[in-house]
Amino acid sequence: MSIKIALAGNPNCGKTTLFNALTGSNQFVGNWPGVTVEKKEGKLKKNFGGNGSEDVIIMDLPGIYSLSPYTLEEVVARNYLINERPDAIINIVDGTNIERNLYLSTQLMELGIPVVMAVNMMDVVEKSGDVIHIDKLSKKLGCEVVEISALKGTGIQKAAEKAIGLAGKKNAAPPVHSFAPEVEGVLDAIENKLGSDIPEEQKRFFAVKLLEKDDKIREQMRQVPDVSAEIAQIEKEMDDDTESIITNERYVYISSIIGECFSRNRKENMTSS
Ligand code: BGO
Repeated sequence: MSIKIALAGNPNCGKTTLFNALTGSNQFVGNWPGVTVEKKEGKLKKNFGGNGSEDVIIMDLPGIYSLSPYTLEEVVARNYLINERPDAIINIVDGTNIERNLYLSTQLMELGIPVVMAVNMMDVVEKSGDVIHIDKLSKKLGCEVVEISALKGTGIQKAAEKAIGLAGKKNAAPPVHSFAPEVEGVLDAIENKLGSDIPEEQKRFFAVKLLEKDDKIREQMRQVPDVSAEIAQIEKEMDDDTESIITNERYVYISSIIGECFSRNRKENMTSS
């Protein structure tokens, strides 16, 4: 038996640095099937956690900004997360650019896979005097949050241990974020139309993607429910395209997270302006 933990994050968030720190020389590098996107897998170093009787495999996913299928990297990462279902995800976010990084995080939380957020570059954040309120962030996101510096190696053992702990629990906590009531209404209706081939914990993710008119998701489904009435209803009610509605709602959620969980160093702002 082995535990699989996926590393997911934006390009340049420090994913490679973390992957190297966690796995050392225990790495296997290849390509994802059929595409020239690099696939990196490694075994977690023994001193970083696990009970010793099972291997902990770290899967380094391509750096991506969202789980929408716009780039090959996004398609590869998304297919892995939906089809292979790792036991847990470590979502690495660049703490110096947290607002932008949270867009992907809000989508990862909907996959029904346990997530630990590792806020990276904390050495830089601390130097700047900015403060990320980790406890509040954890509450707002509904997941464990750990401060790390992949470069200096701080916090990374804790992040790995938390991910291993969650992997044992298998089922993720349900997402804490709700869209606007009208959107939640149609998402419920779509979830109820999904067949039993979609596991319960993945239903929300598939419902959101169907609402967004995501053709690549439709192609992957054995039974595709007709959701045109739900789409028409919400587009009429909110006078916008469903993809924009979902994107805008994510940004509203992210703004509220930043407002509550991030304090910028005022002195730094005053001297630099
Ligand atoms: C260069 N702290 C700091 N200060 N830097 C970090 C940390 C951290 O915790 N983690 C990563 N970095 P990748 P992706 C670089 O390469 O792991 C740095 O894309 C440079 N290179 O060292 O590659 C890391 O895999 C010249 O920086 O990210 C790297 O996610 C000058 O963040 C960069 C300065 O990390 C991206 C930095 C020639």
